Amino acid sequence: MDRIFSGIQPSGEIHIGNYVGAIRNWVKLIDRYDCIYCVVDYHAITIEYDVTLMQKRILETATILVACGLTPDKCIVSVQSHIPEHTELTWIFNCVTPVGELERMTQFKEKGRRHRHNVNVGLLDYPVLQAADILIYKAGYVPVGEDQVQHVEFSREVARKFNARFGKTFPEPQVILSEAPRIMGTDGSAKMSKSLNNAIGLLDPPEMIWEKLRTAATCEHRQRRTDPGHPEHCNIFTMHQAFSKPDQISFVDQQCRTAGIGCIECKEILFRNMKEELEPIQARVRKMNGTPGYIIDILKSGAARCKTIAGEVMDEVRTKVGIKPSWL
Ligand code: AQP
Repeated sequence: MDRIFSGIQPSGEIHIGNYVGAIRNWVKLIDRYDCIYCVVDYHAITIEYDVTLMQKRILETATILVACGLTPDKCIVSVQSHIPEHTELTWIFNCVTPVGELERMTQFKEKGRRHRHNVNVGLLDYPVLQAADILIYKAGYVPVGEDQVQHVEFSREVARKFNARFGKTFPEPQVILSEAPRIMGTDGSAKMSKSLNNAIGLLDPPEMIWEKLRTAATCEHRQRRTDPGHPEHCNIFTMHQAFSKPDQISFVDQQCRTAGIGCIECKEILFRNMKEELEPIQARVRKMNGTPGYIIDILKSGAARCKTIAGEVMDEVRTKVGIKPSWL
């Protein structure tokens, strides 16, 4: 089977944007591909973070992945820093990567602006680590959202550069683009993000989800109940597309355009559907939290399975670049 790699940062509470844009898509792929899904903690330390919360975030993220269906009988779930070959390969890739290419990356420019006081080398080198994450397993496919396409293209470029300099070693990974809509934050103005205070957490209790939905921004053209709305400009409608059934989506689309229902009614339908989908996941998370050894065992076995693959690839790389002594 072709191999897939994708990662998620433990940079905060996992939210419905991560779920719809990444995790739910990952689950669809586990029967058709040999999948490795990774909690990418080294990526998460490129911005300011709370050290005391990091282990909790890592375990919580891994638990959510498993609770969503990424179970160890179907795929590997691992933590990036448990497999040192990721960072070892990063160094080698650093040596075939022109600095100018990294400076041109959209995410670097955007995060550089957002974290002006902390534009560290890790932030610049992020795409190289990501290329190593993928290529250390010789993964051929990377399921991502639109915002990560540039980084996967960059990984292809790294593979090409390495292969040209040291001989054919790596595949050129292809994107599997998530068809899911990009969910905006409850403020309606920025992408829903762990690090912005605008997210609906996957583990938020129902009352909190409702409170966030109730007060969330809607189509700005609809100031009064009697104003017809424009679903294509409404983040609540985008969430309907992610959580509601086709007939309900058509219903709210038509009712919003004709002012047939108000925003609160529209949000209530969404809330019921969201709750129905999230409740079983939350129940599985609670169950796993009751036996902490369970997720730790999954991560230990994930690391062992990853190390077998990564160790072999790293050995090949060391030989190709000329740093493997004959006596080792
Ligand atoms: N709002 C979103 N809508 C749809 N998809 C989203 N993703 C993230 N936010 C949305 C997808 O989730 C995957 C994993 O994301 P990540 O953890 O690697 O980092 P991110 O995209 O930077 O996510 P956040 O929540 O915005 O984290 P912070 O605040 O730490 O930067 C990605 O495939 C992404 O497309």
